[in-house]
Amino acid sequence: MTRAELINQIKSKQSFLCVGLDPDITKMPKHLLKFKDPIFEFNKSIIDATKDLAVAYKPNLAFYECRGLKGWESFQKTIEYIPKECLVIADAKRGDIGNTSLYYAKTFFETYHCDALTIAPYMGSDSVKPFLNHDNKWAIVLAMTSNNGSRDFQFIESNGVPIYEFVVHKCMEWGSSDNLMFVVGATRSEDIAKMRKLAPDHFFLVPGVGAQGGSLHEVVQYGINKDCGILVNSSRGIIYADQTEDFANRAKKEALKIQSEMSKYLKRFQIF
Ligand code: OMP
Repeated sequence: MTRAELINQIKSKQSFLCVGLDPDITKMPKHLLKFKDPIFEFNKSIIDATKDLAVAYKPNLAFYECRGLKGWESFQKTIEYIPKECLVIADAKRGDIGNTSLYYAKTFFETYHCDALTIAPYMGSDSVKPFLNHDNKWAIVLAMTSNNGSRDFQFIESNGVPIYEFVVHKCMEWGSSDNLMFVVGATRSEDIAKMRKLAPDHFFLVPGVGAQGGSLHEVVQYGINKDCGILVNSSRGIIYADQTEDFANRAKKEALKIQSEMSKYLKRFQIF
């Protein structure tokens, strides 16, 4: 998906919501367990309920890989079911020596046709560059993450410059705002402003609203740019809003709540 296509979708849906598809068989409604592929049935209902409100879906591979081959099948069926206009982000946090990264890129971009993949940049240039050679595909590099442990490495300073800043500067030498995004945690609200200064034009994938307590208002206040420039992810806050047979309706209500706020922000900041 191109940047222009993504922006058009944000404009037409008045939304920059990414729904995280992190299906946990222990948390899903029991009536789904009778299906051959409960994970896919669950995702299918969530996608049907939210597809007019979300511009992106982000299946996190941990929730599929843990089930072995059948988990990979659920993943494939899920991404094939996501409407074509939506950005499909494989949240796999890959990155390895160049030759191996090349094959990770093949896996997610060519075999599974995902639009984007999350990347751990710790191994440097050869681990990231292979993800930037695919037309209309995106590398989404971890810069400033939402978890407590983000302080352990990302904020260590060298000559007064934190590591996350080195990551952003370096990656921007390798990719452009057409094929590179950064992960910025919603729980870091004021730090998002620092990220926006470093990368004024790049899209940010912002997880951490909902279950992790990040504020949509603050994410928008500090992170929005002239093209919107943010994709805000919520996983558990939407998909487990309810654990009864009514789960898809409740997921829709939660997504609608977020999308309505997003629509107001897009108008207030006169983005389009
Ligand atoms: P919820 O907390 O349930 O909304 O899920 C957040 C999702 O975003 C999970 O799939 C996480 O693995 C992912 N995530 C973070 O929570 N924090 C980050 O800094 C980065 C990610 C990610 O790369 O998506």
